Amino acid sequence: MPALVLLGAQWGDEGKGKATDLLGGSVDYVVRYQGGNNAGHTVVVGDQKYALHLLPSGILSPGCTPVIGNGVVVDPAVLLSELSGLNERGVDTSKLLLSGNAHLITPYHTTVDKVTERFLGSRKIGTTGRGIGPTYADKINRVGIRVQDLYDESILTQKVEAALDFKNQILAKLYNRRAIEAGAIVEELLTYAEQIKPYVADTTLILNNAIDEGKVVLFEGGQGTLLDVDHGTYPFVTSSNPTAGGACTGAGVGPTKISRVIGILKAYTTRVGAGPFPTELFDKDGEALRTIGGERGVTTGRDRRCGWFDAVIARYATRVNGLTDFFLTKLDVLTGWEQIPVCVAYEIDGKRVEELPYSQSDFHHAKPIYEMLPGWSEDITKAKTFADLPKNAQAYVKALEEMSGAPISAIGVGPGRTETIEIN
Ligand code: 2SA
Ligand code: GDP
Ligand code: MG
Repeated sequence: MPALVLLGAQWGDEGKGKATDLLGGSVDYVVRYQGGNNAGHTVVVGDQKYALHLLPSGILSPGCTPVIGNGVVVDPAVLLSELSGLNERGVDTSKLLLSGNAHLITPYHTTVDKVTERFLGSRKIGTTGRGIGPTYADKINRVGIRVQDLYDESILTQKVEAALDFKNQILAKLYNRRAIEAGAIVEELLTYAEQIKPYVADTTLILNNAIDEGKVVLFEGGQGTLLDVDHGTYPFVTSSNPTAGGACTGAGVGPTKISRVIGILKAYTTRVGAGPFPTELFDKDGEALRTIGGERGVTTGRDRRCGWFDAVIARYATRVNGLTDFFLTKLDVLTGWEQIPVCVAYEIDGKRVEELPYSQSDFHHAKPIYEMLPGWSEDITKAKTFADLPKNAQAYVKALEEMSGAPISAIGVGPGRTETIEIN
């Protein structure tokens, strides 16, 4: 198993942090390949809870080398504060590797993110405000600043000036904001340069060599399949590719090297930010899922929107990611419902539709068609094997597996490392 990808099969927050940490003990490298500190990955080890935003969850596994790949956007101030926060808690972060090709989030990216959202008003995306979209936009517009630019002051200055030239005109003309000064930005960026330098590396070369030597490399996705800029609910998406192909471009590793793609799948559905969500609940069941599941944004603290499991989405995730298997998480949250509705298909303009429609207008109109599955009331948080689960919980898992198109190889029954059932 030289290289594997672990990614969100829904709209993020499926429990990728816990799953990565679970595998961390048996992998040599854990690599973030897209996104930035918009992510919030929770890992619970014993009585300690960690919320990781930019750093790969593998940083908590002593034998594992954490890597921030070229596809990630890096806010250097956040990177340094996340590292020092972990150091204060006794976590060794010295092995971190950071791609010199990763793009930097600067204060003007965060400003543009927040200002744009404000001006979009009711049409806003509901971003995390961390400057993610504007940084990727600059990358594609070829006016981005990369980690390696920190080590050539003259180049850095030219690039910051080029990036700000157009932005300042827009900020002044459209938003009536004062111009951002290039000199001040360069000065700030240079204060990070030396502190970050020990981590900067040719991560593509290191990862390919590692795979060739038979080392195990795990690519940890941020956000989720339906937030993918190409395959998600555009425009209500993030600005990167959390889907499996993103691991190749975001780390510089070819698809022939990847032999397993795990989709992390919540036993119900959540979404944070704006955009369509067919199974969303606005009643006491939605409130119960939010409360019992602790569904609150790890980065922004926003309440997550909650709804029933959507098998159409799970099937879509299997398809666009080529999933080999699923980890089903948070099954314990569903304990106590007499019956659990599961969306098996949509009704769109009076027709039954089994696959996710490519048309966003159709998706906005999709009404869930539910099948009712019998619930269970027994506490399942101590279950260690599949056989320990009540019969109805077993049947729920089996039904989801059947509908979703890939086998379920692990089941989460609580947030802790040990609260997991592995299925061989
Ligand atoms: P952005 O900031 O440009 O990436 O926002 C664009 C959309 O992507 C969503 N998004 C997320 N959705 C779920 N979880 C994320 N991480 C945090 C968490 C979110 C938080 O773990 O809870 O704390 O709010 C995440 N990051 C981005 C975002 O909500 C927009 O819909
Ligand atoms: P990520 O972004 O995919 O890593 O997920 P988040 O950390 O944003 O949200 C998942 C939340 O669910 C975290 O609070 C986890 O500690 C918690 N969690 C993960 N797996 C389970 C599980 O199986 N059961 C329960 N009850 N909580 C879980
Ligand atoms: Mg999260």
